Amino acid sequence: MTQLTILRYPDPRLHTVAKPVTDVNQRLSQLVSDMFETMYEAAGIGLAATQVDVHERLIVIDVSEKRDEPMVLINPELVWRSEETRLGEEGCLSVPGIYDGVERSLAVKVQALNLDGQLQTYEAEGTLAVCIQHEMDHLLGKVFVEYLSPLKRNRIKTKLVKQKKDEERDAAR
Ligand code: K2U
Ligand code: ZN
Repeated sequence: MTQLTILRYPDPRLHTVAKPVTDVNQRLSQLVSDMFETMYEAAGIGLAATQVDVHERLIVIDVSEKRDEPMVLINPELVWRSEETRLGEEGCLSVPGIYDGVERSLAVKVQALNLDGQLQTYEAEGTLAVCIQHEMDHLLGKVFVEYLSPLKRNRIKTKLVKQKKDEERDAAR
């Protein structure tokens, strides 16, 4: 298993629109394993392939308390979302240290292939519903800070660019 590098905002590759997975094979299975290892290590509850610079429609999720209920969503499609929404605080493994409110549908219904290539239907609410919407945004090249005001977004961009430069300077010493 391999820990993958998570792209960090404002890396432009995070704005790539992912293409459908065409072949559920061993390569994909290895990528899924590596994505789960990366997500668990980062204490995340979801991870989109976009975030590890693989631009295919693939998401891994585990919202369980015991971190033992992995979900793989291949070519996910949102087939229904509730009109009722909720403003919830979000973070993102690609935007470290930043948390802010995002309005999401309270419940969603998603169809996706699993690693056996079988079509699954998921009816989700609460944290799982939010996570699915957050990850599906990633597959569309959208990062949650894009829901915030331009002022907030620019401050976050400036902060993370400086943080990256400081880390690179410290590493070069
Ligand atoms: O896409 C990601 O970066 C994973 C997100 C998924 C998520 C975001 C908002 C609401 C629900 C799920 C992270 O797992 S959120 C938790 C987090 C954030 C930063 C660092 C560690 C964990
Ligand atoms: Zn994210």
